[in-house]
Amino acid sequence: MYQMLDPRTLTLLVTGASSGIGAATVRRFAGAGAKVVAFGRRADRLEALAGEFDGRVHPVVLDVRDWDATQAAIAGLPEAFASYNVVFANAGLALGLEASHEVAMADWTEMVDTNIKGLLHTVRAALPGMVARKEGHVVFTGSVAGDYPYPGGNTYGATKAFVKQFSLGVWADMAGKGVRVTNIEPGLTETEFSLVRFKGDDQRAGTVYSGIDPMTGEDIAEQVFFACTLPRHVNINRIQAMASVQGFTGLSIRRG
Ligand code: NDP
Ligand code: 8X3
Repeated sequence: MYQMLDPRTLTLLVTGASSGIGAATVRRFAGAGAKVVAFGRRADRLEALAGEFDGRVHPVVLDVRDWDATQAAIAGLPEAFASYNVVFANAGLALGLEASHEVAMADWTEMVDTNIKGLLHTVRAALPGMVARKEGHVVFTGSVAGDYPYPGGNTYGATKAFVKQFSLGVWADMAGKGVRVTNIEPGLTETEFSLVRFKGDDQRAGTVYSGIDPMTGEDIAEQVFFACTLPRHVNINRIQAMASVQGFTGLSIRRG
């Protein structure tokens, strides 16, 4: 019988835990007996999530764009959560679908600050502890948008291409140090992602998922759970998954 890791031996730091993929991942692991620190900006959401799990989920309000706050949040973890051995750097967002000559510069800046700089803050603050303990796992949420371009995906896709290459770079640094590195690259997943992308326009966000069967946060959480509970001599470099209804448009030629 193949021996998976006991999830009760895992303590996770999860960013973007207040919603979607992050919240589903907190529930998947905490439901299996792991301890989880749930980071996000919306305190009410985090507290409600923690309330489902009898002390195993510790909520921490954090904006990952703030380097000092990220360092302080991880350095100040309560003892029960301080020896974390998984970091899920998941917080991120897309803003808008405008073409590159029309987009608001502030949207591009916020995506870079969150998806790239916020992710770097999380990793840089969390990694030394795991390296010192010789046991850890960094899991990123990349995206199919980091592999395949689509109109209006310009900077969002580029931030996820950064995540893809950065995950390989961190793995190059970590190999042999007891710290695994995995990039999860989901396609279409129904969360608050489109509501955020379309700035609260729930009708427009709803049309993205209407009449189809997208993936859910739970589908992605299961992939994270699989990668993290494989025995420690196995490193999953990358998982790319798409909704079964999603496909590629291919290269195009515009004439005239
Ligand atoms: P949601 O909008 O449901 O969740 C995003 C999470 O990120 C929220 O918990 C939000 O919390 C958090 N977040 C955003 N900005 C910050 C910040 N500055 N500091 C701290 N937390 C922040 O979307 P998803 O669950 O879908 O998104 C999670 C990740 O998955 C993102 O990186 C996204 O790019 C990626 N992804 C999503 C796909 C999809 O189709 N849904 C597909 C591929 C990748 P709060 O607002 O409380 O801070
Ligand atoms: C989210 C997937 O295809 O909506 O990262 O950009 S997509």
